[in-house]
Amino acid sequence: MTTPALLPLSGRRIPPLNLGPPSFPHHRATLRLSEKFILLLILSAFITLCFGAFFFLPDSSKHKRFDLGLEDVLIPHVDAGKGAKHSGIFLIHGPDEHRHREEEERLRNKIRADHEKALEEAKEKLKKSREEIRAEIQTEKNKVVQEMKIREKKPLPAVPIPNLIGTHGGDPEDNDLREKREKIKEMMKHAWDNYRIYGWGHNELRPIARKGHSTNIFGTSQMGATIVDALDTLYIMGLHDEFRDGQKWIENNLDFSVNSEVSVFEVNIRFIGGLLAAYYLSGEEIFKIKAVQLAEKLLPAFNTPTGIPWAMVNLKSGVGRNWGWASAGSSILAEFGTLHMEFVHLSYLTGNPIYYKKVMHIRKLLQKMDRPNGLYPNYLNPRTGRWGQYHTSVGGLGDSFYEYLLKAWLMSDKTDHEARKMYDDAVEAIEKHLIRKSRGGLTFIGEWKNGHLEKKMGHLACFAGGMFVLGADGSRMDKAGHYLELGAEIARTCHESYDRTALKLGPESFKFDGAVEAVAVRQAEKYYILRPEVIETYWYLWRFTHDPRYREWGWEAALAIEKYCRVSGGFSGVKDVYSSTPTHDDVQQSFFLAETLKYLYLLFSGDDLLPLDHWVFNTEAHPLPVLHLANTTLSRNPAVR
Ligand code: DMJ
Repeated sequence: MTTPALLPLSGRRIPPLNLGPPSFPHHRATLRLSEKFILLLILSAFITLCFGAFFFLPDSSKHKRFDLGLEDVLIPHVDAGKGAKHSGIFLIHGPDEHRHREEEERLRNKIRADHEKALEEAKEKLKKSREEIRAEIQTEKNKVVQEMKIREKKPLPAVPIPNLIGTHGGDPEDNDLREKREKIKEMMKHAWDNYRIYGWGHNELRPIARKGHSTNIFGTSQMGATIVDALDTLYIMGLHDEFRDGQKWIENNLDFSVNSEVSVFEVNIRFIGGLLAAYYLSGEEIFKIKAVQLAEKLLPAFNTPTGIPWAMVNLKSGVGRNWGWASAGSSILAEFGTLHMEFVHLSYLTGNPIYYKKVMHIRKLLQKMDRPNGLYPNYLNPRTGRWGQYHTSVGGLGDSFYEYLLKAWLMSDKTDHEARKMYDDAVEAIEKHLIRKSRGGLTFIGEWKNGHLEKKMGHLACFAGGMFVLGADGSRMDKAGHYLELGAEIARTCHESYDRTALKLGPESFKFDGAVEAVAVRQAEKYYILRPEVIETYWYLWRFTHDPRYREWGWEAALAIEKYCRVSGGFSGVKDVYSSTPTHDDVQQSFFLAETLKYLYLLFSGDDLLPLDHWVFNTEAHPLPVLHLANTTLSRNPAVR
């Protein structure tokens, strides 16, 4: 799905809401208030004790103390001469009376001692300097924060964990492949190390300016998007020190109680997907706990008249809204339609059905709606439940909705037939109305806009080659061969879009108009921002066909990235793939580490690493296990080291 921040924004942006103070009072005014508050507390405790001494000391003439154990009881005295019993009240006589006098004396002494102690403490406090008192308050605060952290780390209840197969391995069968795979690992190290040095904790890196970078999809807070997105890639590459470093940052710094407005979709696919994958791979509870904490913060986004979530939500206030540029306040198909995988896993891991219910509600609502030509428009108004503009795309704004229908079926161990049917119906309509062959014989996926087909295909739509191949098995009327063929044709077209440039890297979108085929025409469409979709498709094609051309094409792309995107401070996108002297955009996108490098690494690995009958990759390339419900174990994750 197109990162909304990269789309031209039509409509005025509303500035982020600022609804309330930060959660921990660190500022000076609050410290002064706290000091006064503590002094007041001490004084009032002291005064209360004095009052207690004067007015509430047990008077032997009125009360007798019966016992000084845990269940201390003050017994109203009844005149001994007047009878032995009064309903519910015990009388005390003879030797007992002496014992009780002693007890009474002991109690008086205790109160006196407490009184003295409180007085001494109050005097001591008053002797202390401002700084000392401030330090004491800070220590108290740290204690509370520590306690909260310990509470946060408490494990969630144990649930059956799917048997995890292929979390390690994939050693290449020959030297050439081994070298290629090592090269990709080295590129990952370069991207990570530079982020570690110059951008640590920021969402992304500016590799040329050598500083942190962020966009509005992550809100205004430093949420370490690159760390979370990169974790599982580090893990499968065996970069364990780096993985632990990332884990530590997450444990100590990743905080979702921030007054920041984030994209529900982006945070779901990158953060929740990334954390869940890291949890399944490593078995470290902290990732699951953080994923659940974040998911809770996203839930208010679903509070709309229809239950179709807002595009953005403020993590602190829970207030949601939509992008200003999206057709009359609409939510976007690829955003609200790309939550299913992560939300099903959240319900599975927590035992809380709420996440599952939210995404199933979306599905049910979509099923009931009319679809022009059987196509799903990209925009849906969350207030009225009506479609916005009739635009349909398998690229930006639509893409991962189709992907998640197929993957919902795969992830359910092929039991979610409803999802499979929706996928099959959608693909039939897409083939009929959007897929065409160019004069030069290239198969492309166009976009449906205002009643006509625009013969333009986005880099994002190139992912569909992999999707068609992944969906071949189990397709209606056994059209597996057809979908393998279709996937291969899309891969060829996307490869052409790379091959017809000066840098051998693909443009953001390309046209099929007259003599122009698979080439960008407008300057604004000539950029390459380290996107993964073409390499993703090569990898799926490789896994299903083992045709060596996909490894060759993947290697071509890796070399081009190394040659034109690598700078000393990391990797950067380029502004024009048709110019042989590239201008860098100075952004190292988090998906470069999450997806592009992961797919390349897998392309040069054996199929036993993350086998596709056990793992389903979310749209950000985070692998989640198939929920083979008959094949689970209650023991802890076997991958735990
Ligand atoms: C990624 O964040 C995801 O793949 C998303 O679904 C679409 N686009 C970017 C990468 O191009």
